[in-house]
Amino acid sequence: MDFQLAILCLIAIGLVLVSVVEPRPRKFKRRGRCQPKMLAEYNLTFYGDWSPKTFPRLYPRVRPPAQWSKLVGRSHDSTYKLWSLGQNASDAVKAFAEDADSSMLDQDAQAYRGIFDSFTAAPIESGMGRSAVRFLADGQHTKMSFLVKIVPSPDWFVGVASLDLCHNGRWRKQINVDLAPLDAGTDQGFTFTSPNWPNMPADPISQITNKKPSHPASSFFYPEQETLPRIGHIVIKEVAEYRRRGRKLDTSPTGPNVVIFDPEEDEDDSYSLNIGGLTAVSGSTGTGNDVVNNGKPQDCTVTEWSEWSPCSKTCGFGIQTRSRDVILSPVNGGYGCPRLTDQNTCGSMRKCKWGHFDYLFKRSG
Ligand SMILES: [Ca+2]
Repeated sequence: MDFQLAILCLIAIGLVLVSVVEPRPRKFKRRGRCQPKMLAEYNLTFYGDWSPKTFPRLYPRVRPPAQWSKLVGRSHDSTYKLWSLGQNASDAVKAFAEDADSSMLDQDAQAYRGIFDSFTAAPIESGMGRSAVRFLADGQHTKMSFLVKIVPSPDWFVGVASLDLCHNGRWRKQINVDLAPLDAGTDQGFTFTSPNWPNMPADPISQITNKKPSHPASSFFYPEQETLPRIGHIVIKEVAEYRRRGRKLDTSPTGPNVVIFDPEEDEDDSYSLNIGGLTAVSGSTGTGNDVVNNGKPQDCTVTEWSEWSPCSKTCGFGIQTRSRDVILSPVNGGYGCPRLTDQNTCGSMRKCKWGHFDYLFKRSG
């Protein structure tokens, strides 16, 4: 009898101990971990450190004075590359590095599946200054890349490529990176204000140093120095973490709450295509033109593509479609009709309302 009582007491003490040992609320259990449903919000501050004191050679003072373009960045997975040292610049990076033209990069953001958040920060209208932006990453898209064009320059920029925000399964709290000038390899000019001088074929993207390119006219040629001072730097700080809420908040396509971004789910999302007109045209009703044809092969003729439909999602990535119609059906062995519908991914995490996420914690400061 006493023995049983002692056992009961031990169990009771054990239960008290367990509840004392685990006092933390359950929602903090996965805090800090870069797991698939976990989102981290980061603040990226870009600092321009390009001053006439540190870079006196040919420092641009007028038309245009030294400055920085807008910052174009993405969080993404390992399948996506914005740029890489030693690899040739894409057409989009070429346009941005040479002319600060981001139109092609903006298209990338919609067309590539590997991108999670696409973000920009304001230009800086002098060599020294700062510009900041917040962005999101999740456990499946833990890398970050960005670039900023050095203005004026032939094809020079600064940036980071596929910087991993996740380390040993946990979100990094802060990352500091010093930036060196980079050459996109698409223009041969070697002074800030060189006229356009295309490099055909292009060279891979490379780092500009105080000795490379080894030419006395180079704007960064300081052979007497050990290295170039940094021309810019970044500080990335984690500001908050969130956990993605359930899959769907509201399935109404017009409601404010649309489907949470989820790669697997996107695959089976249904969207309607209006092919009613197509059936009528390619059916036996035919058109006058079809009838006039006298035994000669006639290829299928189609209209121009329609405008893209609105994006199927207002939060995260959705699908948009466009279509075209048959004007003339193929007859007598003419070439068949090309694809009549087309689809594209669209949207952005930036359009999500914060109600889509469970707020986990916020770092102070
Ligand atoms: Ca170049």
